[in-house]
Amino acid sequence: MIEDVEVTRKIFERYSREFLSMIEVDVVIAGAGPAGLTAARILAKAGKKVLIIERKLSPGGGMWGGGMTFPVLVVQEESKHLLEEVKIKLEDCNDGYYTANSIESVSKLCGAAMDAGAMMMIATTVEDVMMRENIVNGVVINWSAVDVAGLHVDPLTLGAKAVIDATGHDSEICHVVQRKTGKLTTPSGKIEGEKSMWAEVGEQTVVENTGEVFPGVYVAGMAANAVMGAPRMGPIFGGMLLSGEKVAEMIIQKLG
Ligand code: 48F
Repeated sequence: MIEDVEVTRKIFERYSREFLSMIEVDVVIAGAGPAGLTAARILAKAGKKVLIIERKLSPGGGMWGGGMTFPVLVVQEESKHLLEEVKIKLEDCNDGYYTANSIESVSKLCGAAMDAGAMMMIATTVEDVMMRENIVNGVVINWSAVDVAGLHVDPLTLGAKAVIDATGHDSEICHVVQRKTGKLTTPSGKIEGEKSMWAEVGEQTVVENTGEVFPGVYVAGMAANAVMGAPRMGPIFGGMLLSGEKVAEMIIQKLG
């Protein structure tokens, strides 16, 4: 029979080993929504050391709930390969669009990212970035519970060659960078702010808006439209996946 304290020892021994290997990575991805999970899978598959940091207990972001908790989402033809690569079952609507189960989609995007070698911290919030000579080269993290409880506890810092803001509508990493530096590579130099629902435009611009917005900081997924002043969209997710793919390819090219 296993002793209770042995369970504690096994958990702490393994996670302390894993935590040590998370201290310096190639890419930190803030946010485990569809964009972050897709980027993580592609980067890890390309041999990059990837760490996803998710504020909540479970990954998935806005994808879990499909549309208004009906667990179904819509994707378009151009993004089909990103679902097929992780074996998500698609129903063909015969008009260039497909539907998928949102719970299956999150589970498989997450499983595939981890199978590819991406690491993940949960219940952890990225609250700031580390910066040297005007280049972001890491993130500052704390337990989400510390944040929720309003405790005054100093955070810890992790190093990364690139940081992806995949925090969705709130684009939290870009807000931090704007607050600390006053400049982003957006048309106004500041966060432009998300526009109202317009799926057709939003799905296209979310891919166009994906990219580096400050040296070392990339924006992907809904955060890209929020930062660049483009519309939101409803439970159509192809653009999020394509944005994750684009940011991964950009970083692979940059890091070599
Ligand atoms: O919101 P989210 O799913 O981002 P996404 O990948 O996809 C957007 C869609 O879900 C949906 C949409 C589709 O039409 O518009 O909204 O761009 O996932 C963002 C994740 O980031 C986490 C948050 O809990 C969520 O799981 N997050 C937010 N801020 C932080 C964070 C932070 N500071 N540190 C860590 N995680």
